[in-house]
Parts: sequence; C-alpha cells; structure tokens
Amino acid sequence: TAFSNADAPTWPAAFAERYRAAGHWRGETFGGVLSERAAAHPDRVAVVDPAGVRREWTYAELDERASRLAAGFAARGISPGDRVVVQLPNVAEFIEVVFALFRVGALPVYALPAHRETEIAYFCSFTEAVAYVVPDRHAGFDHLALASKVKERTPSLEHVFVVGPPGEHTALSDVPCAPGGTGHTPEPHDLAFLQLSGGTTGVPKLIPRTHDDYIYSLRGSNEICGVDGDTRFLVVLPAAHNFPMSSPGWLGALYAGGTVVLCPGPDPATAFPLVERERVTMTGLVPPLALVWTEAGTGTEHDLSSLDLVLVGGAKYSEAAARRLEPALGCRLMQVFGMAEGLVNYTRLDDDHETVVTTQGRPISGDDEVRVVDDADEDVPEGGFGHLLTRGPYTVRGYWRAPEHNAKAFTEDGFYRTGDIVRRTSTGHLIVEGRAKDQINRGGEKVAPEEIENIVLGHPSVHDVSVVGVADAFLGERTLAYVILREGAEALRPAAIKRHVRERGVAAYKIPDLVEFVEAFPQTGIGKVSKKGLRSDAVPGHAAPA
Ligand code: J2J
Repeated sequence: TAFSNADAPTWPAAFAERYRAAGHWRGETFGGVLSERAAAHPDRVAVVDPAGVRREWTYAELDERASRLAAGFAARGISPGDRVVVQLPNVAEFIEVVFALFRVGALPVYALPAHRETEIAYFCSFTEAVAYVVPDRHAGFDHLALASKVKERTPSLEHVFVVGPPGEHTALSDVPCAPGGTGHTPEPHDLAFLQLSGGTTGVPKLIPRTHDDYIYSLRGSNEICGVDGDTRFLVVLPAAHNFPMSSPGWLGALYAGGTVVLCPGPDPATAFPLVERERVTMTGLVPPLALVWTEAGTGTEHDLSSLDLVLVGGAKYSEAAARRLEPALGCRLMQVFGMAEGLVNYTRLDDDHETVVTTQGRPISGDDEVRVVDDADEDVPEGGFGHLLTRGPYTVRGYWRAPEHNAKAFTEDGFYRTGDIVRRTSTGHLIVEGRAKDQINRGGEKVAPEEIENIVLGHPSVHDVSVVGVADAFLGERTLAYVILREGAEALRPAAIKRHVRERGVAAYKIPDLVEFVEAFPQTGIGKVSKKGLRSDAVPGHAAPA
C-alpha cells in the first residue's frame, strides 16, 4: 500500500531498487524493530525517565505499552495514514506514543514543546489531524487551555490525549486496551511520520519520512558513532527535533538495543547529575549549549567519566569552541551537520583532531550524492564555495502537500536545495560557510523571517517589516526586526512589537530579540527589500536603540 505516500513525491522506482539492492533499505519498520528488540533482550532497559519519581521501562515493557496504546488508539478510530500532532517534552510517554502510532500506521507530526497556538493550529488544520497529544502543563505553560482552543478551531480534531490530569480532554493512561492488533501492518516504504522543516516561508513545511529511509539513517549513524547495546544516550535537546531523534539520537539508541535517558532540561545543573547517576555515554548538543557545558565542565564536582562522545551540530560550531570541549568534558567530540530533510554529515571517530574541530563532517552514506554548485547550478571547482545540493537514500524528494514549493526547493532530477553554502575538502568533509536561504539559525533553532514578518504586519501601526539575523557571540545569530511605522502612527517601543508577536501565540524563540524602527529599507535594483543589505547593516555587537 502506498496510500500514505500519495501526498508527497517519493523516490523513483530505479532509485528505490538501487537502495534496496545496496542493503540500505532492509524492509524494517519501527514497530517491527521494537518487537524484535523486545524478543531478543526483553529485560534490558530501553527508557529512563528521571523526572520526579524515576521510571525505567525495559524493552519488553516499552513493547507491551506501545502495543496496548496502539490497540487503544485503533479502538478510538485512529487509522492508518491519519495524522496525530504530538507535542510532548522529554518524557517516556513521548516514546510510547510514537511507537504506538507507528504500529497503527498513523503519522506523528512532531511539534516542539515551545510551539504555541499559531503553529499548533496550523499543524492540526494543514494535516487535518485527528488527534493532538499534549502534557497538561510544561515549563509553566497551560497546554490544556491551548488544546481546547485548537480543538475548537480545528474540525478534523476528534481527540486530545493528555499526559497528566486531562481536564476536559482524555487522559493518555485511559487509552490503552488489550493488544488485539490494529488490523494493519505498515509497510517499510510507507510514511512513518512528518518531521518539521526549519522553514524559509510563511508556514513551516512538513517532511515525509518513511520507515525504510529513516531506519537506514539510524543504522548508518549508529555505525559511525559506535552506538551499541551498551550505549546510554542522554536526550538533552527537545526529543522531537530531528537531531536528538536520529543523529544517532534516541531512535538510534533504541535501534541498537541501548538505553535512552530523557533529560528534563538542557542546563548542566540538570544534566550533569544525570550523566553521573545514569552513567550516560553519549549525547548531542547545539553549539550554545556545548559552550555552556564546556564552561561548567571544567572543575565540575560531578563525575562525567562515563561520557564518551558528545555530538555538536544544528548550527556552526566555532573552531575555538570546538577545541575546548574535549578537555573540559573529558570525552570525544564529533561534529554533525544534518537536516530534517535527510542528509547528515559526521566527522569520524578516526578523523584527525584538526578535521574534527574544523569541519562539519562528511555524509553518512556512499550513496549520498553531494553537489556544490554556483547560482546557475553548475558544479564549482573542487574546494570552492557553493550551494549544497543533495540526493540520496534518506533525503526526501519533496515536502508533504507542497507541490509549488517543491518545484523550487528541489531540482528537476530530485536534488534537495539545502540553502547552505559549503566548501568540500579533499577528504570529502564539508565546511559550512554560510547560507543562501531566508532563514535565521538562532543557536540551532530555525526561524523563518517571513513567518515573523507576517505576524508583525498584523500590528495596526506597522507599515512594513523585515526580519534579519544579526551576529551574536553566544547564539551565533539573533533576530532583528526592522519596522517601518505607518504614516502618522504614534511612536512605539520595541517591547510593543515583541508583545504583539508573543500574544499572537508563537514559540518564544521566534519573538524578535531586537526591534529597530527605520524610515526605509535598503532597496535593490528591482525595488524589493534587500535582506543582504539589511544584514550587512547589522554589524556584530549591534544593539537596538532603547
Ligand atoms: C552549520 N549549520 C548547520 C552545522 C545544521 C543532525 C544535526 C543537525 C540537524 C538540524 C539535524 C549544522 N553547522 N553543524 O536534523 O539530524 C543548519 C543548516 C541545515 C539546517 C538544518 C540532524 N547543522 N545546520 O539542524 O532541519 O543550515 O536539522 O540546513 O533543524 O541547520 O536544520 P534542521
């Protein structure tokens, strides 16, 4: 059955055959993998959730829970191909829920805990989601109230499942029932879930990943990172992000029969005691967090000696910072440059130290096709800068239900236009030099300027706005909104613009860090706002006027 694949372009048959023949796509599914692991080593610990009263689930328990929940979802009418928006923090139920959905053949849509009404309502309505899974509260935010609002706005949404006291909704703990099967077995080439793109447009695009392609990326990542049954992987970043999910991430650790330890917060005060107590061996961090961990690691009272490997990626990691991590944390460093659309590059455990601190790694697979091209899509000479295009066994061929955008974001022969400017070394390692896409990388969190501009434009005093990134020593970049007020409008404070964005209900990391009121934007020859011009105005250390 390919019913669930009809909403997005997939690999042409010749490529699919090639990837199968090469042994990349092995016909596994997530549900099947969990059953196999549970049969092979039922008593090994799969998941540790240390928040509050420490819980641990063995592989047999996780398998049993996922089966019962899958049966419960099916009994409530959740069907193969249905979309379910999952917005959970780093709790064990996150893993239980997604494996249950994998077994049903329903597609988790991975929202982030930081998302608010604007994003969630969009995900639910665009995907015609039938269910939405939330915590009751998280980080001081009332998710029950948000769920009620979203449910009212979204005709397709039949269920809200809550981890915790459910209010007017349904407790997740009331859903499971005797595992009578779901009456359906997903195929390896079916879609498994929809991952969020970093986005360059007014609304985030959804990335359709299949069991076959994603599991291949896990297997490749595990091999490169040395993940095995003894690995204890700490999920520090939000579990829904592609990086902590798959590079090698919690799914990689489970694929290998290792243990996933869920970290309730990313700060060293939370994470270091857990590393010590749970004997964590591996984790993944974005560069600003890696900086914080490096600072805190020097002279820490906590025993971090179990920590063997720290992956850093999601945004450019400076060479100077990279040089300091290993001595401070007493572990090895691996840089990772990946994307939810597919391609993931890692430095290798046997790379020399200079390569590890100065490059962002090389692709997982020999079948990852990487091109570095100029503005006319012509290959640049070896070692030159250019746009990174890629195609391969785990890089999607298009976004979900986005044919017009796909025509721009992919070449005719199926290469994904990453929007990244890279240089390739003689060893095939990539160095990320910059970006051509209209996206701001705020310490690994991606912000699409257009999305924020649309919201700021909704302010009655605003005539026009342009959101750009400005250099920031800690985050790499922060966001700055240049605002032109309507003629005759009363002067505003920057805080008024920020409040307007916050009140529209978006993730806090998208609220402009800086707001500056200007008379006009720099213009290009064709009269369109020049983001480049604005960026070059925005010098390092630039501060917004009071
Ligand atoms: C510079 N830019 C980087 C790096 C990502 C593993 C790791 C990261 C992601 C991720 C991921 C970078 N140096 N080391 O999914 O599996 C920027 C690039 C890229 C975009 C993708 C994974 N690592 N980037 O960050 O989908 O611009 O995935 O195109 O969130 O992040 O963002 P995202």
